[in-house]
Formats: sequence, C-alpha cells, structure tokens
Amino acid sequence: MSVPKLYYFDIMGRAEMIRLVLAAAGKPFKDIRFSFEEWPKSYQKKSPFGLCPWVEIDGEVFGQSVAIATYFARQNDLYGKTDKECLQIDQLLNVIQDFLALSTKIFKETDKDKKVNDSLKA
Ligand SMILES: N[C@@H](CCC(=O)N[C@@H](CS)C(=O)NCC(=O)O)C(=O)O
Repeated sequence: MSVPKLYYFDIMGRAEMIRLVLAAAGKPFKDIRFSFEEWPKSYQKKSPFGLCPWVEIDGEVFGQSVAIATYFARQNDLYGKTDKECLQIDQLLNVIQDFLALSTKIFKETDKDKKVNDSLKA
C-alpha cells in the first residue's frame, strides 16, 4: 500500500481523528492541508462528495471521516476486539458527530443573538 494522502483544511476538525489513528498506529501519511480560500478553487472538485476530509489510497479516493478513521483503525488493530467493544467505540464516534454538527451550525450562524442563544442551549 502506498503512503495514504489525507486532504483537509489546516485545522483539527473532522480530520484530526484520522490523523490521530494513523499516528497511534505509527503509519506515515501525507497530511495535505489547504486554506479556506483554496478549498473551492483547487480542492472541492477533487473530493468524492464535494466535502472534506478525504483520503487517497493507492490512487483511489474515499470520503467520510468516520469511515476513513475506522478503516485505518481496523487495518492497524486499533478497533474493538469484540462486537461490544466496537459498539462502545461507534457510540462515542456518533456522539462526536452530533457535537460537530451542532458546533458547525453555531460557528456558521451570522446572527449574533441567535449564535449566543444556540450556544447556551447546546
Ligand atoms: N459526514 C462528513 C461531513 C464532511 C463535512 O461536512 N466537511 C466539511 C468540513 S468539516 C466541509 O467539507 N465543508 C466545506 C463545504 O461544505 O464546502 C464527514 O464526516 O466527513
């Protein structure tokens, strides 16, 4: 397998979990980071679902952060050893996804009062 290439913004965000799995596994990868300005101009069209992160493995591209992270975890014996351990991992991954969806909504809100209100409700 060639060294995987991981594409994402120059932030932690949804790619950090993948970076952490690969780091924990001691696997080298190309950490390709781009700016918010570069994204629509040079990168979005290359991504599988018009979203990032995505990974390129042996010339094939794959999207969806959780699918990518769990793939690398399974490949490197870092996923659950039993179905119940996998369930524990998956439930936490889904909690993180819920949190990210909520925090993204608040981050993108331009109405200051609504932003504060949504943050207090979260
Ligand atoms: N379910 C997807 C969500 C991906 C996603 O929403 N990515 C955001 C960045 S965190 C994105 O691509 N934003 C750029 C855009 O919407 O144009 C995943 O987990 O990979």
